[in-house]
Amino acid sequence: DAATSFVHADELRTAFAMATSQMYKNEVPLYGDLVRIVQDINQATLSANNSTNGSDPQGSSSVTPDSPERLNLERHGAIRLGLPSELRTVRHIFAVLGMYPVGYYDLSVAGLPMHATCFRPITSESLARNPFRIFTTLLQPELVKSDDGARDLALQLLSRRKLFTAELLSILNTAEQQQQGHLYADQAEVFIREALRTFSWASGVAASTVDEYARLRAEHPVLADIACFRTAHINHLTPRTLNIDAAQDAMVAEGMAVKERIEGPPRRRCPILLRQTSFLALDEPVHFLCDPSEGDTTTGERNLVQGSHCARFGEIEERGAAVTAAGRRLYDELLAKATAAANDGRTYDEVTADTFRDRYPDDLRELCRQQLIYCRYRCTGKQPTKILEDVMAKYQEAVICWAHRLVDDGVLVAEPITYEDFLPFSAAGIFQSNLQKGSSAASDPTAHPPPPVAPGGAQGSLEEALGCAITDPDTLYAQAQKDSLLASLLELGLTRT
Ligand code: OOG
Ligand code: NI
Repeated sequence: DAATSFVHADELRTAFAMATSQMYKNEVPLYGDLVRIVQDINQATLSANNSTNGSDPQGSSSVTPDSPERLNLERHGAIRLGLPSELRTVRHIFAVLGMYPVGYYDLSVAGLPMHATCFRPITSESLARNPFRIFTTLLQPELVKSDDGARDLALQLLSRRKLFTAELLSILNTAEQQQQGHLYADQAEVFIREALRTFSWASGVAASTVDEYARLRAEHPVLADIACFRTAHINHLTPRTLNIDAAQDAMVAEGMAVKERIEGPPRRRCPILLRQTSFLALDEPVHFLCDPSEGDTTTGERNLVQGSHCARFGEIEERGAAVTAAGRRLYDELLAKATAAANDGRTYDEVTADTFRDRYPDDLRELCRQQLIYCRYRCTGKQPTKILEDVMAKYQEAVICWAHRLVDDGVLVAEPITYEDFLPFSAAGIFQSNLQKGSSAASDPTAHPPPPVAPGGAQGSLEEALGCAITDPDTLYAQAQKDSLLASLLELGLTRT
């Protein structure tokens, strides 16, 4: 029975992401157009890749082609919150969806009185199923100038609003008491419905008067966007494109008012980080509250006044390789350099492209060799015997040392290899005893030392006589030891997961 079984957080996240996307399509139809454009371009890109057999032997395509299913689902969105208590509850909502806060973004560097984190899945498995992320910003009232009372007004408006329905809070409580915070199917349905209210546009009914809105907007537009509304409305949703340049052209061709330039690194053979663009925020009708002094005090109802608000938009993004700390330092350095040089008559894009061209390697092997990007390694099925042999030849002692740690841990056993050869003096003794059969003195070679002979050791002449080289027994034992180590190492780590 579906109602009595737990819903996996990954499944719930996908259902939530799809519901959110549907809601935003209804609220902002232009976002629906954006999704269609991106899906058409992704389809075309994937079939073009397939027909050229995808992988480039020179190693130029750096981003693993995600499964088309995941790609079609992939979205990020953004919300802006006013109070720490709101963020706390939002954290619980996203935990039920298998999304956890990752990364700190100080937005004051861009002149915004806010800081942010991103809620997203954190394991490779969950990311592979659906990487839905929500960029979540929290107002920092202490960064808002306070002389004109805008800050106090914002806090006063925020203290009045309730972002979460009682039903949602009750389900969150239930989830926390259930195994791993999971929900049953019937609870999951209510959870999604109620959580969507928190992030909806709520028909554009504001929580403030026009005057209050104007005062906050004059201080900072984002302050009005957060504090004058009753919901933490999603302000954009972003599908992922495999070709942002083509998608941007298609947006323009459809007549969308598009952001002037694509953010992030320049276009590259090996994409890194993230490139983003958007259609501009729409001016949307809003119903503001009437000033209480003008309202109908007999019924307690307040009339609404028509106004507008500009905040919601649609964004697209192309994702590339995650970079290491070194890769990020180089990116930040080149971006700062390009920004500083952008006034010399060339466009920002030209300067950025030039700045990156010679300085940021654009070859997969080089990016890996310089450890500028992170890679996920996996086996192809081919045995790395030759490479391991080389490594063992070069680092023999270290490998043996390591093997004995594995022995100490009981992972490997070490058995002595049987000596298959002979000892010269023993052999000589045996000779003696055989030559002087029956003599008791023959068992003691010191009693009758062998007669002195000229120093020998002419292996070469024996080999000459043999007509072939004589194998050194040592190489055979070393080989046997190495073979066994090789086989064990392959079995341990490289032939199994
Ligand atoms: C969040 C902006 C950040 C992105 O894609 O970088 C973001 C916001 O506007 O609230 O979503
Ligand atoms: Ni975004």
